[in-house]
Amino acid sequence: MGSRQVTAWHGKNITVAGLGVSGISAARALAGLGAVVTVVDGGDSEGHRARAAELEAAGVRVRLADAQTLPEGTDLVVTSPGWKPDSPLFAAAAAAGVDVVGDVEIAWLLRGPDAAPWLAITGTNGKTTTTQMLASILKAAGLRTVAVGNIGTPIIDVVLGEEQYDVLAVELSSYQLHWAPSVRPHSAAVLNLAPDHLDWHGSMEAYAADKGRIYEGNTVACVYNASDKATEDLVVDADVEEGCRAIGFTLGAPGPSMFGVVDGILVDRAFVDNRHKNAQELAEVADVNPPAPHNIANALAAAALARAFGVPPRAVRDGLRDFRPDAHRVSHVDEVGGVTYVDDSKATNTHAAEASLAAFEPVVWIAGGLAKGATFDELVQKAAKRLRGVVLIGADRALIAEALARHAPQVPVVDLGRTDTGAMLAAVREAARLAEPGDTVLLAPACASMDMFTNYGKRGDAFADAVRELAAERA
Ligand code: UMA
Repeated sequence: MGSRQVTAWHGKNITVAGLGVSGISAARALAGLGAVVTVVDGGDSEGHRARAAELEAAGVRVRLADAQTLPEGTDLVVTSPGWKPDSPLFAAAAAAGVDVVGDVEIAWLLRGPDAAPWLAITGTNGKTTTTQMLASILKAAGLRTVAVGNIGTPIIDVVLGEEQYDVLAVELSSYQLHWAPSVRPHSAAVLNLAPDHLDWHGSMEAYAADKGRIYEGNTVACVYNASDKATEDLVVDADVEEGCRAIGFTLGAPGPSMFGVVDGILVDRAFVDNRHKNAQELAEVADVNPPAPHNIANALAAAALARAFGVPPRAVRDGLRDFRPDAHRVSHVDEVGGVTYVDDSKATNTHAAEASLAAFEPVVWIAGGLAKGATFDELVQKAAKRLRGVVLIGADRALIAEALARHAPQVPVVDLGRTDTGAMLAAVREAARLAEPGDTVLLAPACASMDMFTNYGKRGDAFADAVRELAAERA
């Protein structure tokens, strides 16, 4: 544990909110440092009870089926990211004068003096892919690194783990940033900013402000999207270390202090000698996998962060070539009867769905799920001309149906009226009926999955299974 402030935690009464991935990690770590830890969770499922039993065996108290009352004597609340700021537990904490922070804040506070710096990434879309690309580039440069944070590996586990790292590639969600006031990344990127999670944050302004926190205290580079002014505004508002530079990325030719694309080559005009005259070639567009526009933007952002950390150009190219995208991100499933089936279950908001709908024409769109406070008018307006038909599933499908009625009344819409897991097969069958040879059937729900599935991965798997079943029926 080195010279970490172990004593600061010993005997402290800490309430951890949430018995999920981050809550379990925080509870174990803090109990290991001698804190008296109580985990509270509103759930009481079989899974919750099994996880509770494991933690109890490690000396942690667990209280299920009550997410509201603050355990007596609490000195600090450590929350999981999913808990909304207006949760009654936090009102109780405020009334008792008790601070609330997130697991990412704890990870930051637990770093030792020689801890690996953080290269941090947020944005409405593309952050997981960009974080993975960044880790791949850093590895290609021979650096010891790992992708952590919202991507699924709790950052406390890595900060306290045995393994030594030179640098961390950290994906941070707006939720995590909200609860992490002390975090000061070496460099950070906000990839884009579009309405999402408004039910959690309360407003677009609050959402943007939480995203913008990622730039606070950056020492080398604040990376922004030159075609998304909102991200640049966040850099302007940030309080950074002296000498820290604003670095833009663009799909066009870059100006000085920017990354961009010239004649099919990704170039750096920021970390080069005499940036007013020179540009450094990094990689070819064809090295980006897949070379779709939004993904080239992701690659440029990852390259900018890596170059800010001093990575040589060749490692950028090698790292991008080595990178393999995840499943459920615009992934080709199969072709059945001349119709292509594409899984973009990861499109959990309108911005992501817009990007994937723009890539196909004509398209039969399978959409719906939990809207998280979003509206669909703009998305439907933009996609209307490409739509052969739409199949709707999930809890908030009426919101999409209404937007379609307003802006695309000519497009046939099948509202399955279902929220059960089995609805995916019916959706794929209906989509197949609407599609003509040469069309694409695209699962890009523009909504979260939890009304019907455990997560977006399971939703994508259900889609792929349904397509296989359709292929078998047609064989
Ligand atoms: N719970 C309550 N009351 C509440 C909210 C939740 O009791 O008001 C309980 C639930 O019963 C559950 C637990 O809290 O037992 C879940 O906590 P959580 O929702 O914060 O989820 P974790 O399992 O801790 O996972 C979190 C991130 N989840 C969210 O931000 C919603 C994971 O990101 C992340 O990978 C993980 O920490 C490790 O850092 C997922 C995500 O969907 C992938 N992120 C959003 C996104 O990418 O859009 C932000």
